[in-house]
Amino acid sequence: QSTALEVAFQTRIDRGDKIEPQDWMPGGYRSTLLRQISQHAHSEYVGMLPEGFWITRAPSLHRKCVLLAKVQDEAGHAQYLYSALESLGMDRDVAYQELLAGRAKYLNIFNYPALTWADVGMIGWLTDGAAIVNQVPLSRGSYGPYARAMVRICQEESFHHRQGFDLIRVLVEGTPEQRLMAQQALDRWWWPTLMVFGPPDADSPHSQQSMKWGIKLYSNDTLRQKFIDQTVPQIHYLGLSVPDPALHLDPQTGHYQSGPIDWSEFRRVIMGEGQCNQHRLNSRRESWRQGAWVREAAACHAAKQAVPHKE
Ligand code: FAQ
Repeated sequence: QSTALEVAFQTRIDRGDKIEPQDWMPGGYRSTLLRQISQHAHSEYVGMLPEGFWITRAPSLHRKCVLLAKVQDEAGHAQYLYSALESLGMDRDVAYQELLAGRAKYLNIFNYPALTWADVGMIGWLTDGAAIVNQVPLSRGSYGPYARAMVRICQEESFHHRQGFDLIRVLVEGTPEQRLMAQQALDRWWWPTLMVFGPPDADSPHSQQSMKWGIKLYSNDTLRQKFIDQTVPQIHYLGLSVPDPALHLDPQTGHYQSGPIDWSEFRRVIMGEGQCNQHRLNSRRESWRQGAWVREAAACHAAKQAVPHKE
């Protein structure tokens, strides 16, 4: 039985109002946001690692500048999202310690290695492409601080997406070896990218309630299909092939029909047993340790500023 407050809250959601931090909200709404936004923030933060490795290995000064800017953008996205968490009463240090302790989730995709320069392009083209499909609707979600963070984030993600496509385009127009490198990277990244959208709707415990609250606007399968429909023609345009022998355009629906996704791999990766899970967490723990002196200096500076200044 819903209380009067809950009914009034749902009416605001259905009317399209934005919910702001000072507004009353059901406990479940707050905890769902904390779960999703922290997972999102950690994804941006851990997401810097696969590409970060390539900053010192980029093939030209131009590519290096682009990659450096992209990786810095991801750090900024994590900061906006940790701020959105703080607006719900969760301290960013608390959220961060959950990540370092291995208790928090972040996207499956960041537990795969970027083996060649072409993988950097695939991350931009496919992973950022998937992120845009997922996040543009989130920018119309019901919680104000999260939705507003998404507007800026999506603008930056579209630059990331284009630079990834451009990097792959240059490779496929290059030597046979470069074209092969692009195809092999596509083979590695295609399936994990389809998993980014989350489990199938029938196995997604949170989707229904999250959609009722306007935290998610579309189901996992709907967004996955949108990504497939928009990306397959781009793959064909570049003369690459999708590593899915069952993929075909269904003339009845006008949608590309994909072959079966290996959900056991997805579960393994998100439970900590992907190729790079341990490595990713250890890298973040090491950064936290190395940043200790910065945190101490900032705290010391803040304490000095708090003492009234004598003329
Ligand atoms: N990976 O019931 P649902 C970027 C978990 S990064 C890992 O469907 P929900 C920057 C889920 O948490 C993009 N875990 O859950 C970049 C839940 O576990 P729990 C960042 C996953 O929340 C690009 C369980 O499975 N974007 O842009 C995944 O309704 C390139 C049941 O699932 C976001 O993070 C997964 N893929 O829907 C940086 C999107 N999927 O909590 C560098 C924000 C599901 O019960 C390079 N998040 N799980 O233990 C969302 O939109 C949603 O949370 C979903 C999942 C769609 C991911």
